[in-house]
Amino acid sequence: MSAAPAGKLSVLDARVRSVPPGVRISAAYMQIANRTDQDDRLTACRYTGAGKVEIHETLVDAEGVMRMRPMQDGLKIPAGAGAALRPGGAHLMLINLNVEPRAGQTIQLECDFAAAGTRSIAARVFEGE
Ligand SMILES: [Cu+2]
Repeated sequence: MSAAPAGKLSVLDARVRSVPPGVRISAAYMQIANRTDQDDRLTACRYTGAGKVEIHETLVDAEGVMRMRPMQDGLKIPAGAGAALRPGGAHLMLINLNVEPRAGQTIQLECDFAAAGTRSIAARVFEGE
């Protein structure tokens, strides 16, 4: 009996948008590459500097207005491919921030994947797009 090839799930280019003083919400983005032969799922993330972190998707409603809503089942990360968290698409919402992320800083997120387990992710804080 031979073991399945050991592929990897990796997180690249994790980044968080800086916010002005007093703003208590921000968004985080990243690329997730799934080089395993098993679909995975991002189910939850945490950040010690925020009250909670939600996984959001962006939709256009019947009036043509862009809206975000929590993805209750998390984000699928297909085997042999991956998924992108990006502006205008799926993203992480950092809610009830205790401190505003400032450009140049790096913050530590913790994310749970159904198959790959919990990962600690360093996200750089950026300004603008
Ligand atoms: Cu959002």
